Amino acid sequence: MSPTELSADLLHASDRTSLSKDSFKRAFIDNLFYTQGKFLQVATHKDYYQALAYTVRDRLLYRWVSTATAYTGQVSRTVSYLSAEFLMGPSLGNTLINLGILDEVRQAVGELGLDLTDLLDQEAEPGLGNGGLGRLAACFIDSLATLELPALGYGIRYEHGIFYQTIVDGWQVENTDNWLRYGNPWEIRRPEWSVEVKIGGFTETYTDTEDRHRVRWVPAKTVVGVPFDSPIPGYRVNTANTLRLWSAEATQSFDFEVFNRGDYLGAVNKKVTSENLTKILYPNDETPQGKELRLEQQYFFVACSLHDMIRILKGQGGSIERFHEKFAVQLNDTHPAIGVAELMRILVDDYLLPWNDAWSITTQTFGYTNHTLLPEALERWPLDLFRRLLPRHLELIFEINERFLHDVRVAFLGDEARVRALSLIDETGERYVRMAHLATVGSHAVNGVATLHSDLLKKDVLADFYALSPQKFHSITNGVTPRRWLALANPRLCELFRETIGDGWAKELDQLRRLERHADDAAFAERWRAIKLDNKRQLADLIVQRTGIEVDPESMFDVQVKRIHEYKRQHLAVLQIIAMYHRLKSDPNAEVLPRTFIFSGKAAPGYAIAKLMIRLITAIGDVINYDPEVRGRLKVVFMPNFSVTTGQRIYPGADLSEQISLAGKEASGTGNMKFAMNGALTIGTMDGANIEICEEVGSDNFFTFGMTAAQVEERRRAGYDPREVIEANPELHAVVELIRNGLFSRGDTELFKPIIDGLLWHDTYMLAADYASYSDCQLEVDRAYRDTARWTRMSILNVARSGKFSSDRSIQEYADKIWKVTPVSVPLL
Ligand code: GLG
Repeated sequence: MSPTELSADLLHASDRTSLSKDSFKRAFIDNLFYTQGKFLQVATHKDYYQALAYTVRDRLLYRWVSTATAYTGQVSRTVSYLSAEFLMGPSLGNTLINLGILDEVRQAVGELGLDLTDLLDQEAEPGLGNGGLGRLAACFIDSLATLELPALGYGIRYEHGIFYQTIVDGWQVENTDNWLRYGNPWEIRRPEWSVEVKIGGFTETYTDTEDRHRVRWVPAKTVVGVPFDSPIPGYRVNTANTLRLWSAEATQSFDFEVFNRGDYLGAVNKKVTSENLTKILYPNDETPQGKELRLEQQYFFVACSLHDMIRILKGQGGSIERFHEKFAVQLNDTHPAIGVAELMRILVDDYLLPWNDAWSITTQTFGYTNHTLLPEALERWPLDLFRRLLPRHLELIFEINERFLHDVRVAFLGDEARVRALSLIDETGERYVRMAHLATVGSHAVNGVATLHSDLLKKDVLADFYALSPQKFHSITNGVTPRRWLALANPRLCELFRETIGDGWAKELDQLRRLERHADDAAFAERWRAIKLDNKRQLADLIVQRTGIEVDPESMFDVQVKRIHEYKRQHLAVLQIIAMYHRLKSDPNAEVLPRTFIFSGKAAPGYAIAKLMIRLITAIGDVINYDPEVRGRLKVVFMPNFSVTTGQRIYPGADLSEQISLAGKEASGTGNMKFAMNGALTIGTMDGANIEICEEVGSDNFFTFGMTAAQVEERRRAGYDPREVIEANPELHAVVELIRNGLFSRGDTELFKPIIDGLLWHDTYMLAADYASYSDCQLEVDRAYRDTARWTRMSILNVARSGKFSSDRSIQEYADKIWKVTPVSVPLL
């Protein structure tokens, strides 16, 4: 018997994967005692949660160890998904779903007098991401495991995730997130795999033993990266992959030399500075700040991850020349793009490989996913800052650039404008490193996240790269995991699925098509409506609990939840709400369908206009919700602290999904997909993945409005004057005047002036141009909603046709087109 077999054998069978209720209860009570030091009678809800989490984790460990063992023994290619953000959401519920033990565990804890839902609510959410990009990474690693693909997620273990948002006097207030306060039962610290990372300093040349000129990097400091591993179980498979997040620690707890000189604080200081590196997630979505610490964070986790991969490769007896055969490394946006230069440094400086060999390995290793077209979101680093932190990498980037630009000159003879446009260095003013260019040049594959977005990348942001190497470019439309966003979030609807079409949909979402047959079945439709109403009741409870606002579950729930950003145009929805209110006030008999408008989302702390947009939403709520004349007809709610957890409660209760970005601005969107699969109908522009959702569900079952991306361009070229448009539209004009004159600010005409002036003078996101079309479309929505049978049918068809938007489909495409990886099935030890 081998040592692994022996230790596996020593475990009691029920401790591995299977679950007898009694042994589970015993294990739970044991954990409560041994990890929390409490008896059942005196423990708090937090203790119960912790004990339960450990008990469930223990069941998972066996799969995890079996998976690691299976991977060690084979050579097939492994995906490394590099992402500065993983917005995982709580683990317990998802683990129960994926292991297929939710009902059993609910029963077991029930028999101990506990309520599983209560315990699930105790888990602090790891908010290690800003929004769509970070949540996409989380959906992707769920799908990787479910498809039994060997994969590692690599990221940063921020001590403080995205801030906790409260609303005080209508304004967003940011509070520090402290997700680790009660400990994290889902992670295991692995100090034995720590990595030392060098930072700063200078480079020098030397002559090696074979008389060749070499470069050596003499760093100013080193930081230790310690990995924390969490298991990522696939859905009903043995595979449990690993999410490995790096935490920064000081090389020594403190500097003894300084300490001995009597400077205790100075000595500790060095330790504190090193550990600051992974203290906090930058809270900006789509607008990175060129902060030194951020570049340090990026380099830190990328360097740790590449060194970890080399350790794994070596452990399997592989040679460095085969690195790209062992690993497919995906760059989730440009945040990990420094990996291109780091791998080159390792290959050229540490392993002394010839440049061309190193470059070939590097480009075969990396793939790059772009997530945005917004110019302000493209990362660039001032050369000075870059040199200060990563002097050797900058030299390597210069060299990569020189060779690359040579190829460009050969490809486009005499076209120096093209050379400047493609250069990795922006020389138009202050000099910058363009990270998207580094990522594109250093990768064999570049992809956008929806068809329109990929087309615009080729036409616009990366057009010159496309002209140079069109074969590099791909499009892979985003997806979301149906395990979290349906099975966990919407149990009632899933019960109906189970009775009607079985359970297969959770793994093959296309099976939802079988619901189509029931779209005209009145009894089925009745149940469908009852489920939605139940979900809305629950959401209404949450709303009153979080905001004190009572809403009517019978009214239409019209929902816009996402980051607050001008391009997403929450303020377009606001204009339209005010118009409805105005209509009702002018004519109390006006046909306005009772609606509850629900907004939720965070604004970047430094993004003043976005914060003012929140203030505007709460302000119109303060007027409309308390106006007796419109009682029972309109309500406006701002739910604080949008997160994965709140999302899980909101999507299932939505009737209408607002996806109203200016066409050409939202790369894909993923909330749009979560709404559709939960039976909300979309009112949306032809932007991002909205286009594909509309294609799938059929334009009869989707409310489209606004200019297309092409029309937006045309309109801009023709010269766009928002004031002309506003003046020509009496409804819109009246709305603007109401805000301007202080109806929503107790007469204060200054408060919302920045929004109004923006609208009148620039209207960068063309709200005015799309207003009339939006407003008409909302009337169409009203009409459809009044016809209950029609609406229900549309809702059923939306769900039935949402199969494409499973992240399993996205990951299968990455596996086939970009990574060239195949599944490895994991036998349990
Ligand atoms: C981006 C985009 C979204 C996209 C998401 C995931 O803005 O449109 O759905 O990534 O690809 N920065 C983001 O959140």
